[in-house]
Amino acid sequence: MRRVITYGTFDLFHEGHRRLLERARTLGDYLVVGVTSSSYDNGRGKLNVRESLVERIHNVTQSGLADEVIVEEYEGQKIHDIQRLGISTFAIGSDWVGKFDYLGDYCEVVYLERTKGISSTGLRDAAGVIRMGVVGAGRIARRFVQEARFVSGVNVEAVWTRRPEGARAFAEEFELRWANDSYEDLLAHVDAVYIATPHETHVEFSRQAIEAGVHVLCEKPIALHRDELETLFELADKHSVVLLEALKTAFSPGFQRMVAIARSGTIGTIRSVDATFTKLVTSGRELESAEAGSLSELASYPFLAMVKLLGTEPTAVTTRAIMADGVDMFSRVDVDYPQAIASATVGLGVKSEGDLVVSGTQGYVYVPAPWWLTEYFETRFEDPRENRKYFYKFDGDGLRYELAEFISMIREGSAESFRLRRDESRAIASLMERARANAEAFGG
Ligand code: C2G
Repeated sequence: MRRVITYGTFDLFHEGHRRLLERARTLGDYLVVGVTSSSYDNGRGKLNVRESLVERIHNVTQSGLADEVIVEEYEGQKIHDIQRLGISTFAIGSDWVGKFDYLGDYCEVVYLERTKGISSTGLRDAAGVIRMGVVGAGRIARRFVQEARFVSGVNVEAVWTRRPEGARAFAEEFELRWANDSYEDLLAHVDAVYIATPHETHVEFSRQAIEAGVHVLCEKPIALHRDELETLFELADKHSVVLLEALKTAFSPGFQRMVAIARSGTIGTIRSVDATFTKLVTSGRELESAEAGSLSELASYPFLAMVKLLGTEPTAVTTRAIMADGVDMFSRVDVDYPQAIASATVGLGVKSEGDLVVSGTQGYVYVPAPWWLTEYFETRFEDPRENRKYFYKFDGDGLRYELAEFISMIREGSAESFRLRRDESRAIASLMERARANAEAFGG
């Protein structure tokens, strides 16, 4: 007898899952389905799983396609199961191509093409899978699609970018259902979009999506001017859609905890926040697009830290910047608050230590580079015996956290996330606007 095994979370059991099991079954005479336990899913960074293990097992059983259901509880279990159960074929969806080749030492490994396009009645169906489209097909868009498979309840189905051949290649590589000919066409096929295009296009793409009743997760900065962001928020309310700025650090568990600890009095009263973010680039969008520069590209992160730690109402902003061909290559922004001072150092043409220091009247928080991924930080005091180290798990490159938040906002119908409130996004946009105006004045 040929035994086949497959594994999955099988949350909100849908057409894609059913077809996968059907085809896996035809590879042998007996199908074993491993359903992931919640602790295993936590361990591998799968977010937003909505159904309990019992419900998910029930749905797999109800499909009538499994001869046996087991629970997947730990990393490395697959090798064990395959040997223990005398499995001849391991089958899994093609979103995992290559990832399970190591099982080839124990049995045959088959990747089955995943089902494109999940039938869903969309948002009106609370249990449905949210269909998402990607705008832009660059580096960040690629990472987004890869990360999206770790968020339950969302399926990336479509892509549109100015270059049709770029969209087609992207859709093929990631097995998306649509490579749309126009942005309007993309908007007609999805419930939500992720906008990952050059900064100067964000406002317009967001506006069009909102007006089409499509939820928007837009790369930071959504807007380089506070008023533009405000207008978009108002429009989102009018059309009852979610508009969220994809500022990944805000949604990462470690950063949230660092902010909570710093604000809870552990280091006394916060007197300064100093954050640095540099990236060495010599060509490309960061330097060449219409709104290029170290500020528009990188300052959102330090501004987020300031706003989270010191509030949304700074009293003054002063920028000094080294400009090249009208583009700020290296900038230092000093931000004053009534009882604190902060600085952001960002650079595209200079490399520096990317750390964050939050100084208080009793001690300080130190987050080493890369602080914006916040996997680790320390609270440090005059007496080093009081120092403490904090460690956090940070899976992938962080995009899954913002996506998970976005999806739960859509589900819950909430316009705002406490992880990045609207007034915080507005304050960041305002800092961006002032800092950039300042840099130009300084750089001449
Ligand atoms: N699937 C599919 N088509 C879809 C969606 C999912 O064929 N549109 C497949 C996946 O490729 C996978 C199975 O359905 O083979 C279960 O998918 P998930 O529940 O998302 O589970 P996953 O996170 O892929 O877990 O150990 C667990 C495994 O690594 C797979």
